[in-house]
Amino acid sequence: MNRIFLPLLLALALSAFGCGDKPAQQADQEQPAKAETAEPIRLTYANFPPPITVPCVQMERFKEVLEERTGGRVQVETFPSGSLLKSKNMLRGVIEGQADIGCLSMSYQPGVFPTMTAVELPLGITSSKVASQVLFELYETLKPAEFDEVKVLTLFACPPSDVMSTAPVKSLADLQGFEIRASGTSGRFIELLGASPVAMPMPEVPDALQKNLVKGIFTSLEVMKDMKFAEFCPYMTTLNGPVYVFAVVMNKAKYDSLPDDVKQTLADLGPEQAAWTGEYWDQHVLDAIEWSKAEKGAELYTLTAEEQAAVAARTESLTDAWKASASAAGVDAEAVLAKVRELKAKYE
Ligand code: DTR
Repeated sequence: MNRIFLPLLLALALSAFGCGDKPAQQADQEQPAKAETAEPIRLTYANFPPPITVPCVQMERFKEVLEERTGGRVQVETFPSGSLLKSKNMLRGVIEGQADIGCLSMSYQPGVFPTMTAVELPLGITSSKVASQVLFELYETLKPAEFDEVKVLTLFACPPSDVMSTAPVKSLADLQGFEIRASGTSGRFIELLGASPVAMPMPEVPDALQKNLVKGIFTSLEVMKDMKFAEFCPYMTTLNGPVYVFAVVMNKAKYDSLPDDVKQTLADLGPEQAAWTGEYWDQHVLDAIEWSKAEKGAELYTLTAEEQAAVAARTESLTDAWKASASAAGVDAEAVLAKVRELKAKYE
């Protein structure tokens, strides 16, 4: 009798204390559940220019930091060069969930971002770092309706625009009728100086330059190296023009589905990433200028003090034009401008 009842009693006692071997079927059912909780949160991140350019360098840095700070629980797959979404459908694509995260240039879509484009006005912002910090804090303070359909993760701006050209632009006289690629506020800025702006996203510029559709480009000078413009645009002219403004946005439903600690990591990363990108970009422009001169024999011209004063005077009207269009879009333009000026004074 003992031979039959003792093992049975032992088994019953062990299972009552929960320390016996689990039935094989139950153990099998639990294993997939464990694997599920260990599965990382996967996010896609779309960007429009080539991988070597600053908007994509900041994307890779954002990915690395987010993955590291979440201990690998978040994994980001990056898509540069418009391989998932191109510049003009970036915002719509993120709203519709074709990408979880997207990097967009607000300057490419005049009128769509009536508040944030105030940072592009010629108000004397001198660097990408200042512009990026102003942009980020402006957004955080005002939370303008133009981004209501997405979650904004970070914002940044390129350094003030200068000219790169196939023929020397040594003075304002050389700019007259000069066909030059420039979009948004930068386009209107250079037009007021007598040039003929042609708008197009950055990825289309190499082709346009090679086909002689434009004779130069008005943007931050690091593309002399990154986009190899020094090869066919060896002349640079400092104009200290407008910055172009960018936003990194996330699909709202995807963001809402994230755990609270990941949301907090993103909130902390936003302003830090803006400052990091600005600082990196400013330094990268200086490096690219030196590289273009040393490696490609490029030349850098600066305007005389009188011409610089003339540039400021001739482009002043941009601020009134922005006020009119922002007000027409329902924005309190005076309040936005006052805030931009206050933030500029804080960060410059
Ligand atoms: N100036 C804007 C922004 C910009 C500057 N460098 C790059 C490189 C790649 C994409 C955009 C930009 C522009 O020219 O588009």
